Amino acid sequence: MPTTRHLTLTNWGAYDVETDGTEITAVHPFAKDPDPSPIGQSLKAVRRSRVARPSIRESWYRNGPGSNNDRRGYEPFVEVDWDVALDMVAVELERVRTEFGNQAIYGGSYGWASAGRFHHAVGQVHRFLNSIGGYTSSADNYSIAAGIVITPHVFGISFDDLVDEQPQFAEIAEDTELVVSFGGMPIKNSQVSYGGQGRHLLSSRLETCRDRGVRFVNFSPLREDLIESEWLPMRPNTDAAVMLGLSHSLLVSGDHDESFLARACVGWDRFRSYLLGETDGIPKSAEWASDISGVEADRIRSLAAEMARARTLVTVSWSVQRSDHGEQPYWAASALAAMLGQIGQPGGGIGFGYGAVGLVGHGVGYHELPRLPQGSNAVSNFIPVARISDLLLHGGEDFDYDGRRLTYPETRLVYWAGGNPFHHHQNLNRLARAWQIPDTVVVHEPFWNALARRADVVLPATTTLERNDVGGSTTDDFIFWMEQVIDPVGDARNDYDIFAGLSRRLGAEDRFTEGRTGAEWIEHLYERFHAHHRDFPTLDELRGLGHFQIPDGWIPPAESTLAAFVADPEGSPLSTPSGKIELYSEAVAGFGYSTCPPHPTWIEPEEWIGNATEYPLHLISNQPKTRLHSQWDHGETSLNAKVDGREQVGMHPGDAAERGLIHGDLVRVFNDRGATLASVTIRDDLIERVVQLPTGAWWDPVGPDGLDRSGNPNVLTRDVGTSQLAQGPSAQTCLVQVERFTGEPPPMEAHDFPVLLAH
Ligand SMILES: Nc1nc2c(c(=O)[nH]1)N[C@H]1C(S)=C(S)[C@@H](COP(=O)(O)OP(=O)(O)OC[C@H]3O[C@@H](n4cnc5c(=O)[nH]c(N)nc54)[C@H](O)[C@@H]3O)O[C@H]1N2
Ligand SMILES: Nc1nc2c(c(=O)[nH]1)N[C@H]1C(S)=C(S)[C@@H](COP(=O)(O)OP(=O)(O)OC[C@H]3O[C@@H](n4cnc5c(=O)[nH]c(N)nc54)[C@H](O)[C@@H]3O)O[C@H]1N2
Ligand SMILES: [Mo]
Repeated sequence: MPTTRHLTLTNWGAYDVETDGTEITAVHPFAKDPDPSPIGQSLKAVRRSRVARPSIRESWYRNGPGSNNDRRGYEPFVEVDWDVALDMVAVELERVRTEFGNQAIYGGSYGWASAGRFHHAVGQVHRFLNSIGGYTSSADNYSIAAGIVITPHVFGISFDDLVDEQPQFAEIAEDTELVVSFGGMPIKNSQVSYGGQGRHLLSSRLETCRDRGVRFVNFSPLREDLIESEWLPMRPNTDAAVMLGLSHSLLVSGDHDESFLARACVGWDRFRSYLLGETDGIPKSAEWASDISGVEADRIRSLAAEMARARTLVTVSWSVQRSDHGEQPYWAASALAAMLGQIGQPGGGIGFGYGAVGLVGHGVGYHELPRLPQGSNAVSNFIPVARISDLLLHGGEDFDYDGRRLTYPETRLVYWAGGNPFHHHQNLNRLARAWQIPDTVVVHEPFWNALARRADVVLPATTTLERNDVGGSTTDDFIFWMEQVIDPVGDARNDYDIFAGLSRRLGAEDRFTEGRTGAEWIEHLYERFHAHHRDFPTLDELRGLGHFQIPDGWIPPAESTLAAFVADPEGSPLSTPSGKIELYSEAVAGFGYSTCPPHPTWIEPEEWIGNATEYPLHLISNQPKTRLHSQWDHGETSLNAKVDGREQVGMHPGDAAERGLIHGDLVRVFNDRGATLASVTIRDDLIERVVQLPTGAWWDPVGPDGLDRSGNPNVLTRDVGTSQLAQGPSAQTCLVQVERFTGEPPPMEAHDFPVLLAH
């Protein structure tokens, strides 16, 4: 069979995809990518586990919205024609918006979706819902919610801008002598970037830094979080304590930069009192930090001295703030960097999330790319994104968020496309209970994953491989023509075409489509972009080239607000209330939150090794090496890393021996919130009393509240906001127990089809 090759872009890189017209026969890495991600091989599973036709949950189909909501996830679906499905969804949207108002529609629809500037499912949902009168939306993200909310209080700069202007890798190689990292710079995570990336460069960049003599220190429960570094094994969720211990050591040895603190900061006196224990009787000494974190006190002290004598960059991973009181380590790291007095100096100061995604520290400044306008939302209600279960369960109740008192509206309809809450949310059994509240759940999905199974109406969406688009990230130096590889699988339609059909039925077609087909939109958006960016190829040229690499120097690097401020604090003040870096925030103090004090503070997490009893092990549920979240869990790269279809849970040899476990044993990982099955893998590169289970296995419970068969850590994690300030997710604060699973394991169904009925 003759085959053809087509260049496409995914959130984990570009590939030349080979097809015989039906199957994907081979996936070739993009020629310019020196370190391509193996995740691309999973694209070969494009025809597996697909939603082939519009599918409606049987009770909802026969008896209408709100029927037997407790059976969501466990009921057959009736397959119908597109017209039937779109008519029913349109009637239901009309009922909800006229009877209850548009705020009764939750359309936050958080998720990574797929690469592609136009066919971005989440952007499409928002535009559509805006065209019919708006929806309750979501703020922030699961990645760095606490960071997003706390850093403007400290630096007066948005988190995105801060990441943009922090030292880039070229600068680190040139100017930094010592990198002190909390949570590492995991190579596995740099495979991915929102919107895709042309090249994977983190490994080579770290190599360059090392060749130049940059020294790396890694405070983390897991050695592999930062390769070839000095590993200082640390109990999870104790970062703030170690940072305070380092700060205290600087203070008592007189190694802190008093003049920087006086010139550039407010609140030093109060923070200093706290460090010395004048306010609570507890000096935050190296010994104190050592007792909490398990890191040697002498090493904390000696490292503080080394940091003061070198050009030092303090880095904090995003994971560190995905924990109870996750605002605190970000603030404590900022205070530590302020005490070193190197903020705004080349290669010094503080940086967040190197390696979290491949483009952090990439050196290409933010630039525009074609983008679908979203319109404006007539509904002002929103939730901090990770409060989804609370929204559904507590409609009508008030909650705190960043100094505001907000109300959860009553939700009647949930609309989701491009994300998977039954992957991303914490305490999935709680989410499943909350999920019974709305009358209707509409989902667009290519695959029969845990979300699709829990919808009332599942509308089959195409994947990237089934459509043309323009692709690229706003901080990458590539732009791609993403060429359609195969015809849509089954009856799948592009999200855009689904919404066009709905908007027609709801009298909003002009507003949503503006008279354009999807292909015409891609042309239109590109032309609009090109009108202001004449140096880029035209769309026709891009189609011919496949990709375009933006030459060095085209995009000016981000200007450093912090450098300008440090050079002249009075002339270039920050946008904080004081105009300076706030080590104590009057604004936060004014909120009066018991869970977020007004200066960096160590607060014992709700669950951690230091208070563990019944559940003695700290669960790290980090990002998976072999997929993007739950995407392509059914593809070969993901499947190859499983044992009998289940995830592997990493365990310290001592903890395994205590339980009589050996490599490959099937275990039950559990706590009061849930239980899951996984296969043990013994690792000597993680600290004792920590277990590690990556996210993303398709949730596969044996009935409501039942044992999950696939190894999904979110049946175990806590669904509690980081604090009243950010209300971010706190997945990394979680204790569990592990025991051998005896008996016959229940057969897995994660990647199977639900029962499908003809109508
Ligand atoms: N325990 C724990 N939980 C976590 C985290 C953690 O560290 N620990 N991390 C959190 C973080 S940082 C994040 S960002 C979230 C990620 O959570 P999500 O972004 O929600 O996860 P994905 O699996 O990427 O979900 C994307 C969904 O969109 C679908 N999709 C892809 N392309 C298209 C398309 O074109 N159209 C439509 N209609 N659908 C499409 C995919 O099939 C998939 O179901 O998870 C969070 N959850
Ligand atoms: N392959 C792949 N890459 C991805 C993703 C994916 O799904 N797959 N997801 C992407 C997304 S959406 C995001 S937001 C980023 C997230 O980037 P991160 O948040 O950095 O990623 P994680 O893998 O959750 O965590 C990194 C490491 O932090 C360590 N850690 C956990 N808790 C603590 C703690 O309390 N203290 C310290 N010091 N260390 C701790 C863990 O050992 C873990 O391996 O990754 C992105 N990259
Ligand atoms: Mo994320």
